Amino acid sequence: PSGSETEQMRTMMFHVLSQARERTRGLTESVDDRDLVAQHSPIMSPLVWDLAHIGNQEELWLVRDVGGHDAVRRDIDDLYDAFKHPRNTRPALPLLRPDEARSYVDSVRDKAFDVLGSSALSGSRLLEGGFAFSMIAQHEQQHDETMLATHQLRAGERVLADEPTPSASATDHPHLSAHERDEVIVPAGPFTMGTSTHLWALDNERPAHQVDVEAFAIDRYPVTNGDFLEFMDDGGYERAQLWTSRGWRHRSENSLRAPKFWEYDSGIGWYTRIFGELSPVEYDRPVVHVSWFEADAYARWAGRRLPTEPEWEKAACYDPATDTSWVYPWGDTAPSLFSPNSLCEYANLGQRHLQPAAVGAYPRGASPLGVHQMLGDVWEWTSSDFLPYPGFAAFPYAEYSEVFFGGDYKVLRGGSFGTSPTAIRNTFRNWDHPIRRQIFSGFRCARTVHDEQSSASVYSER
Ligand code: AVJ
Ligand code: FE
Repeated sequence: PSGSETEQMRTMMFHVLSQARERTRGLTESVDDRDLVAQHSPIMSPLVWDLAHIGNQEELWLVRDVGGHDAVRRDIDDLYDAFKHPRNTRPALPLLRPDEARSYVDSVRDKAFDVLGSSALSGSRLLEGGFAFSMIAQHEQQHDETMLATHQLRAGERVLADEPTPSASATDHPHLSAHERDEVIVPAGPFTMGTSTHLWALDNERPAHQVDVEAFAIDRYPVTNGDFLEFMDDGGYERAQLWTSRGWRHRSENSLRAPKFWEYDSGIGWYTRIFGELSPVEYDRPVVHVSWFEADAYARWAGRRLPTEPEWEKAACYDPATDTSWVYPWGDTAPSLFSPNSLCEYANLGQRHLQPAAVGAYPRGASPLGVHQMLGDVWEWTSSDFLPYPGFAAFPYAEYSEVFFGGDYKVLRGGSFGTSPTAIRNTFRNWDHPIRRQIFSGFRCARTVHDEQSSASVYSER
């Protein structure tokens, strides 16, 4: 790269690292020190662990590896190694105190910026295109979303700010019952899945490969609270035949009867707690905080199924007019390059809102095939296990993806209202245990269609 290209890359990396840090500060300075060191749920770390872990990863990769500098704190590597200490044991560790964690991440950041200022951002795979810096910015944003989930689990008043979500006009989304779904038919044929060229793509998104997909139909919008209530009212949680055997056992042992955070009151009906604020369940918003088992049972009740990972990605990225795969549903332009005000018309990302927006609220973010809200709002469960693509190579470390392949994980796609636009794209793969629902997880349904149903009408629907 030329000198000015390198300078531009440095400016970009400085910007995304600073943006991530601003968010981390908001999540760790809005509660007091007691809240920071407390464990709000046995499946989450204390917030102060996430904070110092963010700094420790940055120290390992940017200060020591890329910069070749001495350790800032070599003695704490073990404490912040996610593989050495399960989340429920972290509060008992001799962790850095909140003030120590803050000054630790600050001194690491100062050093990382020195490294950025003198790095050629080329010459090795780790440095090419600034990869190491974008990886660390994405890592921080991923932990910010995890901390956001911890905030949702925490008791007490709302401490995080948000803005009202945009609403959908009635013409964008006419109300339909769960049984007359608005769906998009995706014609059979191959598409390019994953990427070999996106500079920020993490190892599990690589390499690009052709996948031939049978014709299928996919919901134009995520499943809403209103849809999910129809399932509940129809005995969805009480009918074993709608669930996998493991799902039914999990539902029974944990007395599941509604999405996480929902409560019933005979006077007001179903309501939910959203970051400390009570709110009636709103019918036209995507359902959130459901496990894979609940999503799977709903789909079976609706006479449908969850989409596979290739189906989800094809519906998000495939442009039949050019036979290409786009980086985002709306095209190849990175949302971080839009001004914040124009990005918010494409997708509900970046913790601007603290909940999913109504379905139909982002017509400009629709994919070429006409599928809405594929990025943002809620992570979407797929039917697929987390497995490597053909030709996968772990990079730069096996503990990001490789050690999870073949485990008890289902893939989620598309990001949520709490996902940074810098840490999401059509190819991005997330994964979690099928019982998990503290994450911002929802879903949409799909079904296989036979060739005579997959007419050309789909192209005119956008
Ligand atoms: C990709 C979201 C599953 O948070 O467990 C953070 C990301 N990896 N630190 C997680 C991650 C290492 C990961 N997920
Ligand atoms: Fe991490």
